[in-house]
Amino acid sequence: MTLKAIIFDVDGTLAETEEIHRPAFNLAFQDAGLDWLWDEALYGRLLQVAGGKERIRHFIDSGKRLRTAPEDIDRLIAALHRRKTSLYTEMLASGGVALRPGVPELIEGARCDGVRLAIATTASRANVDALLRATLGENGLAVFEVIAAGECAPHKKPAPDIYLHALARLDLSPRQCLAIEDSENGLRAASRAGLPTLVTPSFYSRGEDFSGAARVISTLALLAWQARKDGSAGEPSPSDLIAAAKALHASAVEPWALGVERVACG
Ligand code: XBP
Ligand code: MG
Repeated sequence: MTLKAIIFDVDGTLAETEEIHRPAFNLAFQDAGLDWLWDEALYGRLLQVAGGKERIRHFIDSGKRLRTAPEDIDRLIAALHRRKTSLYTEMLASGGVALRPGVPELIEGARCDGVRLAIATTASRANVDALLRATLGENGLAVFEVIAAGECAPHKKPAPDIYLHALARLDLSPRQCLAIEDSENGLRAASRAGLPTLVTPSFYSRGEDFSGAARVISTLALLAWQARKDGSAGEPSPSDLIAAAKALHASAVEPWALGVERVACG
């Protein structure tokens, strides 16, 4: 089956963003007069819950004593998340964030080769746009034909909803696409939607269970190095990267064949 589209996850996959999300959460808590501090160890555990608002709610539900009345909790979460989003987007705009190795080359290779590009993320749309602008420039958003963000799906990863939504918008079957993810939750979401998935683990997801992935590799740049059979030297080019992604996709086994539970498309 020919590769028609690559669907990228965002946080941890396009860029190592969680260490920008985390300080933004902490500053938002501080601005609201809360003494909450999410250190690396705690944040690593909280990342099991996808989505910023869901993560704050989970933290509160896990036993935080609050002065806020129960009926005002939704409003508090929304306000904290709004502030966190504004801090996060400001941090991205101030520079210093880069795409992970091999990501720009694979994007360029796909564009030259006519392979369509999409995004499926549990992060909010404002945060996706800010990252694309900060790393790919003002036209960064136009690089992706479909941007499926957290607001587009009722259930976040590991539910398959966001991938099913992206597939419906692309009008493609899962087997015509390749998902690129960094986390176990992301891999489960893509696999349940029927997509073969390449995993590039990130700072927080190293050590997670990636069974069922088409390949696990530390960075996309290495994918092209591994595919080189002639031992030639030099940086992998965009055409090397897309050729390696196509070869991986062609050899990938259907997630269903690996025992992943089948989910109805719709
Ligand atoms: C990762 C996430 C995100 C961010 C927070 O998303 O779980 O929720 O940590 O983003 P993915 P928001 O790996 O699917 O890109 O605050 O915008 O929800
Ligand atoms: Mg991710």
